[in-house]
Amino acid sequence: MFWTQSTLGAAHPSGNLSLHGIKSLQYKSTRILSQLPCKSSYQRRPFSNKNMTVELDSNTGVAVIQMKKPPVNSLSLEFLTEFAINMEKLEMDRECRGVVLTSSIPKIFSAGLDINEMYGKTPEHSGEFWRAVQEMWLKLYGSNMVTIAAINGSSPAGGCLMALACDYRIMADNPKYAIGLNETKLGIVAPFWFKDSIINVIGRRATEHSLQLGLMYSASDALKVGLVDQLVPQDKIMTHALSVMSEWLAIPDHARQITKSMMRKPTLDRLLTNRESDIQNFVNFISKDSIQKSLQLYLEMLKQRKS
Ligand code: CO8
Repeated sequence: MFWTQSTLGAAHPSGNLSLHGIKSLQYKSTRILSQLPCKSSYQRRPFSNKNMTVELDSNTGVAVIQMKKPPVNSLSLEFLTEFAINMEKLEMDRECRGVVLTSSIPKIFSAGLDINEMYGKTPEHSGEFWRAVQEMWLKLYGSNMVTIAAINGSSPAGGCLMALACDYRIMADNPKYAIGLNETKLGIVAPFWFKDSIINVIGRRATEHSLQLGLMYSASDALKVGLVDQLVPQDKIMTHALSVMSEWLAIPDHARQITKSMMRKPTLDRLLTNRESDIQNFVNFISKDSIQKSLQLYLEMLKQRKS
């Protein structure tokens, strides 16, 4: 075990990126030096939790997070908590400069939020769940590291959000895979920071179209609209992601990080400022009878589709 949960809990409360990126980096290295085990006892190895495997290559400084939660990598409270802890570990590791996020489940990147976490739950549970969703996004969108999504399968809703939070998106060129924020199709509404995330990638007009209709784009349409940056053959996706990563890592970290911070800080701050009201909105919205009914019908539809 490299870090305990209590050291992770002491992380910077306002997300990772700061407009004064250098200061934030200095802060990070001081903390790391005081917290790392001494070098001789510190061994590099992959660490595997229940829902994902994380492997850091200390030669390249690149970690690969491979989601592995059957059947569809749905983002449950447990998954989200584990993800945030792993991101925090990597963020605090001075040898880690980049993260590739991918899936080990065939044909699925992530099915998005676990609908079972939103159906038939108490307001307390819903609040805790939503805070974990926010935390996942804050960790990913606000990361100092280079983040690349290697989207090797379908990626609706929260799965698409994860990809949108990365710096670069590479998708497997397979006409069967789809990606998008399809919330309206479930009778629910993508929150403002989901909307901000997609606007920042594809622009306002395309977002309006995309969100109102809950569009799921094929891989080729996702490329056309700019939702993904590149399509590559499925079997080349990891090698390609690592090659793109090396291009990004050729840029001096401090310059890239400050630039990233300048671009992302206003979007991060909007959620940080409105975090509690966003949780309250979610709890109120999801507790409505009409929304619960929509989610129930959607879950039934998913099960029937299978049979
Ligand atoms: N949550 C929980 N269970 C799921 C989910 C999910 N998101 N998606 C699929 N499952 C379950 C299915 O019910 C099925 O369960 P079972 O085996 O018990 O019957 C199992 O996973 C396998 O599903 P499929 O047979 O459908 O698998 P396929 O490989 O055929 O298809 C897909 C995979 C494409 C991922 C398909 O399952 C799918 O489209 N799933 C729905 C995805 C979706 O709509 N996600 C949206 C979640 S909402 C969200 O992320 C953002 C919400 C923002 C909230 C805002 C409120 C204010």
